[in-house]
Amino acid sequence: MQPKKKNPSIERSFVLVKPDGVQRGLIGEVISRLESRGLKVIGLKMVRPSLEHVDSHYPQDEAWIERLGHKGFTVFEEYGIDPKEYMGTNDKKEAGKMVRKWLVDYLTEAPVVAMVIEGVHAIDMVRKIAGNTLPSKADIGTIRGDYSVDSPAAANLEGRAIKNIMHASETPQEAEHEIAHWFAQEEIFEYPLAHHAAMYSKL
Ligand code: DAT
Ligand code: MG
Repeated sequence: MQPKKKNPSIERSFVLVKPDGVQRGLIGEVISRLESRGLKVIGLKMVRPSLEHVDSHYPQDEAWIERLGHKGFTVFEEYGIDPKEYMGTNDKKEAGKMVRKWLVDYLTEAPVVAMVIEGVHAIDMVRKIAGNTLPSKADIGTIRGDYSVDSPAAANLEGRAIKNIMHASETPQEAEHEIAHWFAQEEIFEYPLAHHAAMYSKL
């Protein structure tokens, strides 16, 4: 008999309830929204990460850092705010570096809840449930859209990262790195979910 093929639609994603989510009592809400979509929690723990741990959680490459700066600048432009006056720079890379530092500080402020989530197209599905990075742009019905309203225009003047309740992997490469970074092999569990048979298996 041929060995059973791995279903390519079944992915694993890494999710973090960030300090603001934990402090606002939204751990259950985040888990519940993932579970009610049919996604499976296969790893779960509360951690108080070190600066070094969070620093190596986020990408270090220049393109990613520049994108962080760019996300803020798009909002500044939309609302007629001059980034130079506001953040002291017009340079996306320089702004991105500042944001990355604020982000690392923010994630070490309080405990976070780390999860491994498995399911059909889990990486895209979790991000859809989370909503836009910038809460002021996130659609109603998403976690960020329903529970937050932060914006770079509010955050960057105060020298802080945007508080957007949760992190979710963006790509399979990010998911692989993040799961290995936060979870040991024996902290991840395989088990069947009863309702998957009715949701998307051949009965
Ligand atoms: P996401 O969390 O949606 O994957 P990201 O990876 O681009 O977004 O950025 C990581 C986090 O950094 C994001 O959740 C919120 C914060 N952030 C992004 N751009 C920011 C900015 N211009 N100012 C402050 N915080 C920002
Ligand atoms: Mg990201």
